[in-house]
Amino acid sequence: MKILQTRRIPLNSVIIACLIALTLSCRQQSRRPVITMPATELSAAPLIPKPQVVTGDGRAFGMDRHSAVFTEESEPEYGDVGEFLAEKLADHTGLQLPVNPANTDTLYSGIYLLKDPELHGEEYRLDIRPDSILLWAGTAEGSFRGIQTLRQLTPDTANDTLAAYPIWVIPGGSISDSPQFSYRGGMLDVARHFFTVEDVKKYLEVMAYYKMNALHLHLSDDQGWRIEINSWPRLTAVGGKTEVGGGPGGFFTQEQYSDLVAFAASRFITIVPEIDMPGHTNAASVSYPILNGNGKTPKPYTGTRVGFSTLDTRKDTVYQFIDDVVREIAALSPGPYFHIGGDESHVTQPDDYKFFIERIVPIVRKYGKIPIGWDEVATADLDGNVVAQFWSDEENAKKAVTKGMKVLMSPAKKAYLDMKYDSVSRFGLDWAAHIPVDSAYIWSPETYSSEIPPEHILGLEAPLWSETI
Ligand code: TNX
Repeated sequence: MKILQTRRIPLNSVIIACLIALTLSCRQQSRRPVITMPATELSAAPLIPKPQVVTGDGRAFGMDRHSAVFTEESEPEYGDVGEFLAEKLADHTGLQLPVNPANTDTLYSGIYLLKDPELHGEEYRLDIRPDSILLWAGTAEGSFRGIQTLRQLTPDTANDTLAAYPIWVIPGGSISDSPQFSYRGGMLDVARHFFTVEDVKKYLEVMAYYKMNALHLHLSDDQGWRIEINSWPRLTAVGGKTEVGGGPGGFFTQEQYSDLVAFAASRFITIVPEIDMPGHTNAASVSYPILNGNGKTPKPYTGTRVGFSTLDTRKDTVYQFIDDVVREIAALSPGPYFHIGGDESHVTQPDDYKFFIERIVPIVRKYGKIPIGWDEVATADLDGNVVAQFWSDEENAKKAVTKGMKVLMSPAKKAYLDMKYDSVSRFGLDWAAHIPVDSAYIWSPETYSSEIPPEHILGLEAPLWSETI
C-alpha cells in the first residue's frame, strides 16, 4: 500500500486562500501543494475521553471530496472499520469517501487504517499530517477506538473559503492513546420502561463514539421481565406486559437479543445481561407465583418503590428456574460476564440472602460466565472471581476488596445518568445527588474512595435507570 498519495488542489483556490488569510502559508511537499489551514490546535481539541498523549504541530489535514479511506490489505476486519468510518463521516459531513477504491489513477488524500503489531488491544496511534492521516493499531478493536477520535476531531462545519468545494479541517499532530480501564460501561434499565431494539442500538452508537466497551442491560425488575426464556414462557407472556406508569411494556425475543449482541459486537461492545435477584423480582413472581418468597399472591406492579419483593431462597424450584434462565441467556451472550443483581433485597433475611448468592454463583460459573453483582453481594462468602459493582455502600466495597474481588465503579453520586442535573431538571431522580455535567466528568475512579485501591478497579460504568425515562 502506498502511504503518501497526492492530489491536486486547484491553483486559483490556493492563491485566493493565501491572499485572504494572513495566517495561511503555502508549502511545497513532495509533488503536491499543501495548505496549512487555521484549525483548532490539536492539543486543545475537546476529545472525550481525553487521550493519553496529544501533540499538536499547528498544521492540518483537509478532508474533502478528494479524500479516501485505505485499510490494511491483509486484514478484512480493518476493512469493516474503514466502512464504518466512511459511513459515519458521510452522516456528519455529507462526504462520500471511497473505501479502498480500485481506481488507482485518481490521486487521493488518504486516511489509512494500518496495522502495527507493536500496539496491543485497544491501543492506537494517530498521525495527522497535511497530506494524509495514518491510524496505527495492533487490532481492529484498537483501530475502531482510534476512528472515534478522528470522528470527534471532524468539525461540524466545513471551511468554504479555501477552495471551490468544502474542506473539513482536522488539526494536525499526533495522538497516542490506550485505555486506563479495561471495562468502560453503560447500563440501560429496559425493565422500568421498555426500550426497543432500535432505541438500544442508538444508545450503543453513542457509547461507541465515546469508546465505551460494555453495555449492561438490566433485563428484569419488579415492573417487567424483558427477555424471552423458552423454558419459562410466562415470564414474557405475563411479566413482559407491564411497566412503570401502566404503559404496554415489551420484551426482546431471543432473536432480537442476539441481533443486539451482534450489533454491539460490530462496535466492539460486549453485552452484559442482568437478571436481578433475589429482590426486584415481582414481575417474575407474577408470572410464576411459585417463585415468590413473600408468601403472598403478587400483583403486577407499575410504581417506582424498591425493595419489597424476593424469591423464595429455600425452594429447589427457584434454583431450577435460575439454572434455566442463566443457561438460556448465557448461550446467547458471548461476553465473559453475567450480572446477578443482588441489590436492595430488603425483605430477604440476611441469612437467606447469603445462602442465595452463594448458591447462584456456581450456576453462573457452570455456564462459563464470571458473576457480577451490585455491591451488596460482597456480604456473602465469595471468592475473588466475582465482580462487585459499587453503587452506594463503601462498607460493601471494602468487604469486596478484602475478599480479593474486583470492583466496578458506579458511585451513584457521580456516575448515575438518571440523577437530575439540578432542581429544575424535568426528568430523573435525586436521591443520590444533583449531577451537573461538570461534576459527572470531574472525578477519578481511582481516588473516589480510600476503601477501593486502584489495583482492585476493573473499570467504571454509568447506569441509566428508567423510572422517569
Ligand atoms: C437504586 S442502584 C437502584 C435501582 C433504582 C435506582 C434509581 C441499584 C443497584 N438499585 O433499583 O432504579 O436506585 O436511581
